[in-house]
Amino acid sequence: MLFILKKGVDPSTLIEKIKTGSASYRYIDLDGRGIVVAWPDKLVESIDDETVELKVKVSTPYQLASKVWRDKTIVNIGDVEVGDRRVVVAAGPCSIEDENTFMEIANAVKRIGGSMLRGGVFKPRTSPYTFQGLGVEGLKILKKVRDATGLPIVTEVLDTRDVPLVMPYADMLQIGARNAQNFALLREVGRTRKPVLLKRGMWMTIEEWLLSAEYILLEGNFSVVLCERGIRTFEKGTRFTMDIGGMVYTRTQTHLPIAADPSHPAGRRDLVEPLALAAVAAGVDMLLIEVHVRPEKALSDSEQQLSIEGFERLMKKLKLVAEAIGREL
Ligand SMILES: [Mn+2]
Repeated sequence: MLFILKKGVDPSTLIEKIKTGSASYRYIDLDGRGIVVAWPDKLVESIDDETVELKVKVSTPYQLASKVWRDKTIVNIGDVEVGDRRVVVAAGPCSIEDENTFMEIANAVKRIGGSMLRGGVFKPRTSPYTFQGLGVEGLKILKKVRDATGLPIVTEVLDTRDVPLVMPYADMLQIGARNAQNFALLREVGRTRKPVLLKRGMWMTIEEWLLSAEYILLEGNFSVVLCERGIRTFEKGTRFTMDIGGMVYTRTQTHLPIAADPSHPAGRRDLVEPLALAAVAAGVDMLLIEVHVRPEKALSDSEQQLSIEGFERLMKKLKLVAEAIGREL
């Protein structure tokens, strides 16, 4: 149950009533407006207070993520707004390999019109014997390249212990597919006020994905972008199945912006462009694209990273699709 308070009121009388009824609650300050989420419903549904402007019984297990009480959230990452009319493109290599290569890629992304950079320094690899990322050394490269290009950077954080380490270097924290139900990590990034990109685990239903987002929101961090990156199905032709229908459905369930990563489900360079176009046509607010100056030499995901030329061609087509559905790139 959600209690949306009147602006500027003291929540203590409402909270006292909730506590008296032995219910659990969380108080969240959302841009100066108090929200109290309280559960279970049966203990709180009869509670009322003059400080409450709106009381909402949400029928889904996720409460704060639900569209029932809030139509739209815009996530600000520096000057970049995700969830508004403009479709945001974040591009860059799978992993940051060295400063010169990342700088070269970043300059190309900027010239072509990307508005954010992506790049991994802590890499969640299927095999422990493959490249694991540069770690702390990579964070310093992130900062140099961000300062040089002015583009905000999204990078993955793998472990709760790394959150304070990554905070000063990243503009947006990515929770990767494999950590999408790492509840300790979700809570940890929820305690920061840094924008979070939450990927969908390849095994997760949309309800489970939104419940993962709920862990972040419940800590008071409302800057969450959901990112579809492909789920596991019986199909082996593509690396994962990009769930277009799922993205469209998710939009009807939540106020949070939605992103798509067409690179990982494609698993093959030639499939990235059509999947990216389809995602924008389906209404996503943000794209994450893997781009490399020498994709064939990349230390991870070499098969699916676009060349600079490929990225440039894609951006031209994306612009047309965005305009066709009343948005811009
Ligand atoms: Mn990758």
